[in-house]
Amino acid sequence: MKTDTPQTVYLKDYTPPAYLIDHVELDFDIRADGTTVTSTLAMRRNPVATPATLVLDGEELHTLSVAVDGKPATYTETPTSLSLNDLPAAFTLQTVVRIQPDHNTRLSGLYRSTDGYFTQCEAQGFRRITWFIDRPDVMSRYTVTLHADQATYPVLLANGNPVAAGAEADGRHWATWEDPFKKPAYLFAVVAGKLDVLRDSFRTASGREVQLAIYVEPDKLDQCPHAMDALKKSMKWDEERFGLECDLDHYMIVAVGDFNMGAMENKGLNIFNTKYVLARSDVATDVDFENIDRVVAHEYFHNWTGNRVTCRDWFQLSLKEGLTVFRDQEFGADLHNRQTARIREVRGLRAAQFPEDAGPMAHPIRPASFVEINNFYTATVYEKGAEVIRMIQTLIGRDGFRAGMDEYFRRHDGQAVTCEDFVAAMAAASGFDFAQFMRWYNQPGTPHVAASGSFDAAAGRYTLRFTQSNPRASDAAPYLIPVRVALFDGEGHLLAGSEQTLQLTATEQEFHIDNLAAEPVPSLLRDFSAPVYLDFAYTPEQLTLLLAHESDPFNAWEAGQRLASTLILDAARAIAAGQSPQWPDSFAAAARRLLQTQAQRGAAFVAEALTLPGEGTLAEMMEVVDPDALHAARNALRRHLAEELEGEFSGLYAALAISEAYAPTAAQAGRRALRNVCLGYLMELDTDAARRLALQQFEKADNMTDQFAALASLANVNAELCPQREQALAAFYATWQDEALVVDKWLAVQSTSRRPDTLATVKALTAHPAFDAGNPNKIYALIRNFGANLVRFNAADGSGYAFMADRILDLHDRNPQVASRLARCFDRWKKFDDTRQDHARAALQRIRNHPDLSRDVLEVVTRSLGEAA
Ligand code: B3K
Ligand code: ZN
Repeated sequence: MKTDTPQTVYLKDYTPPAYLIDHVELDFDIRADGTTVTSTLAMRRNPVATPATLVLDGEELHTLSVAVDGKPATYTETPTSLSLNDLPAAFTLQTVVRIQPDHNTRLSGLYRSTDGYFTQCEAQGFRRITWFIDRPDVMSRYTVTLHADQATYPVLLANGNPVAAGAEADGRHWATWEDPFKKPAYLFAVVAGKLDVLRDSFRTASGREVQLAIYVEPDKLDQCPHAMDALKKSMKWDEERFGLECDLDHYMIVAVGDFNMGAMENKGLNIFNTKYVLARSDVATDVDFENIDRVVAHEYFHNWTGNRVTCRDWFQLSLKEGLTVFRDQEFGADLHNRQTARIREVRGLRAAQFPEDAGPMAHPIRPASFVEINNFYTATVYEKGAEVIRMIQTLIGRDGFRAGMDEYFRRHDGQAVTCEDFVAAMAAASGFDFAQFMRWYNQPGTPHVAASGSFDAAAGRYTLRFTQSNPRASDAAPYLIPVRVALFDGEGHLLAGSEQTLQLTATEQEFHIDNLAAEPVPSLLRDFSAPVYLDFAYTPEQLTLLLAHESDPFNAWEAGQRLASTLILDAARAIAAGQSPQWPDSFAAAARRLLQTQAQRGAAFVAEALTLPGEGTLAEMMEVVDPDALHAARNALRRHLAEELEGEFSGLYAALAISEAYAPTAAQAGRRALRNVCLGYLMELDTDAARRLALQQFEKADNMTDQFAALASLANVNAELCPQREQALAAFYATWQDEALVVDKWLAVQSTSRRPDTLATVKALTAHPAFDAGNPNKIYALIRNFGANLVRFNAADGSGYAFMADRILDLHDRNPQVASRLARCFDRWKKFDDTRQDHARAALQRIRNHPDLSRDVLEVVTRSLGEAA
C-alpha cells in the first residue's frame, strides 16, 4: 500500500521539534484480531523552537480516539500525520489506535513471527505503532504495559525494568515495564511470545550486578551459550578499553527468525536475527561464531555509542554506526586475530563499499539528503564510517582517541548530537585540527592516491610524491589522508626509523627521506591507514619482496593481492582476445614460500594470502567489465596454482587436520581455514580423487565449518555427472532441514555456485519447501546471493536481470526494505557492455514503471537509472 508521495528530506532543513514529549505511557492490548495501543503522552512546547502546529507521525494506524487533557480533541488526520492546533504550553495527549501486527509483512513496527510478536522501530517504525513525533531528538521516559493470552504468550517484555505483572480475565495476563532512561522512539521495543530463556549475570567494575537473559524459540537453549559468552566478554572489554560500564539492571537479547537486518540495539532489550545468536559447532561455522561475537558486541556497545548519546537526526547515522562498527572491529581483533581481522575488514570494504562509492547510490558517510532513510543503512555509513573513526585514532593516537571518547561522553551524555559534536570532542581532547578532516563526512567517492618514488643517489635522498583525486566528485576538495609508510632494503629488511604516518593535505605533495644508502622499497598505506585506492608502479619483484618480508601483515597480504590482481586482469584481457593466459613462475613460487612458512606466519594469515581477490573487487578495476572473461581468468589462476602446488596442498591438507575437540578459537579457526583453502585448490584439479576427498570431509566432519567448506567446493563442480555433488547436497538438506539457519546455507551454496545452470537452480529453489518468500534470511540466502554472483547474475542474455526484477516486484509491497536491498544488485549495471546494459535498463525501467512502487525501491531504482529520485 502506498502511503504518501516520496519526498526528499535535506540535512540543511533541520529545525528543532516544536514540541517535546517528557513521558510516554503505552498500553498494548494484544489479541488475535488486532492490537489496541493506548498512548498517553506528557507533552510541552519546546522552549527553543518557533511555536507551530503539533504534527504527529503515523503509518497504517486506525485511529479510535484523540484527547487533550482528557477531553476529545479536534484534529486533522492524513494517512501519515495527525495535526493539532491551539494547544496549551503543557498538556497530556491521549490517542487510541488499532494496528494489525498479524498482517504486518514489512517487519517494521509491531509484527508477528512464528513464536510471537516483536518490534523493529529504527529508523521510523515506531510511527507504525502509535501517533508520535518520530524523530531521534525527541527523547522520553517510557512506561509500558502489555496484555496478552497467557498460554500463547507467556513472556511479556519491554525496555527497562519489570515493575508489576498479574493475571486477568479469560486466561490473559499483563506486565508493566519502566525504562528509567530517556530514549528516542527508535530504541523502543516490546516482545510477547513463547520463548525459552538462558539467564546469567555480570558484575560491573564498580560492583553493580546486571541480570542477563537471552530469549529464543523453544528447544534452542543449547545454541545460546556462545552469544551469552560474547555478551559478557563485550561488557568487560568496554570497561577495559573505554572505561564504559553497563548502566542497566536488565540486559535482554531476544532472537527472532523473521528480521530485516542483523540485530537492533533497543535499550536493554536487543532484538536479534537468530543468525547472530544461535550457534553450536555442528550447525555454525567459525565465521558464524566470530560474527556472533561481533554483532553481540556491536549492539551492546551501542548502549553508549547510540543510546546514551544518540543522533540529532538520521543524517547523523554514522555518528553511532561508524563509531560502533569501529568498536566492534577492535573487540573482534582483540578476541580473535588482529592480523586477519584487518585483512577481512578491507576485503569487505572493497567488495561492498568501494563499488557503492563509485555507483549510483554513492553518498558521503553523512548523506545530505534522502528519500527513504532505510536505504542509507549502507556499507558507506557503517564500514567507511568506521574507517573514518579509525583515521581519527591514527591521527591522534590511541590515548588521544580514548581522551576524546571521555570528552564526548562528558559533554554529551543524554543528548542527541551531530558528527561535528563528536569530532569537536576529539579535537578538544587532542588539540588536533580536524577542520579539513571533516570533508570525509561531507564528500562522497573513494579518493585515488597516486604515488611515485625517486631516488637521488648522490644526496642519499628518497622522494615520495603523492597526488590525490576523487573521480566520483571532481569538485571535491582535497582530503586529509593519513598514509602510514615504511621503507625496506633490497633484502627485505625494514629500514630503522623509516616507519611514520604522512599526512596528505594537498592535491599534490612530496615528502623526503634522507640518509639512504640505496633506493628503498616503499610500503605505503600500511594497515590500510585510509579508505583510498593507492597506485604505485610496483615491480613484481618489489611486491614479492613485500609479500615475503613486510612485517605489517596487512601490507604483506596487500602485496600478494596486487600481484594476483595484475595477473588476473591481464589474463582476462587475453581470454577476451581469444588467447590463453600466461602465468609467470614467480607467482606460484611466492605461493609455495607462503605455504612453507605457514607455521611461522600463521595459518590464518596464509589462508588469507592464498585467497585471490574476489571477482567483484576485480570488476571495479576494469573499464568495461567482461564477467565471463574475468571469471575464467580468476579460475584459471586458481587451477594454475593447484597444478603447480598439488603436492604442497595435499601435504598441508593432511598435516593441518585437527585431532582435539572443536572449539571456535582463533588458532583452530586459522588451521581449518587454511586446510579448507587447500581443499578448494585441490578441487580445481577437477579429479575424482579430489571429489572423493571432499565428500569424505563432508561425511566425516564433526563441525559445520569443515562440512560446509566441503559442500561449497562440491557445489561448484560443473561435470555432467558428479555423484559426490548430488549426494552431498541431498544429505545436507536431509540432515538439516529443520535447522532454518543451516537451510539458509544450503540455499546460499547453490545460488553462489559457479555452475552455468545456477539461475535455473535458483528459480527451481524458489518453489522448494525450503524457501519462504516472507522470510528475509531466505531471500538474502537465495536471491540476494544470486545477485552477488557476478558471472551468473550478469549473464549476457539478461536472464539474471529479468529474474531479479520479477523478485523485486513480487516483494516491493510486502517488504519494501528487503526489496530495496535486492534492487541494489543492479548498482553496477553501467560497468558492463552495451548489450548487458540494454537488458539491465529494461529490467530497471520495468520496476520503475510499476504503479505504486514503494518509495524504498523507487529511490534506488531511479538513482540507478540516473533520474532524480
Ligand atoms: N541500528 C540497527 C539497524 C537498524 C536498521 C533499520 N533499517 C542495527 C545496528 O546497526 O546495530
Ligand atoms: Zn549499529
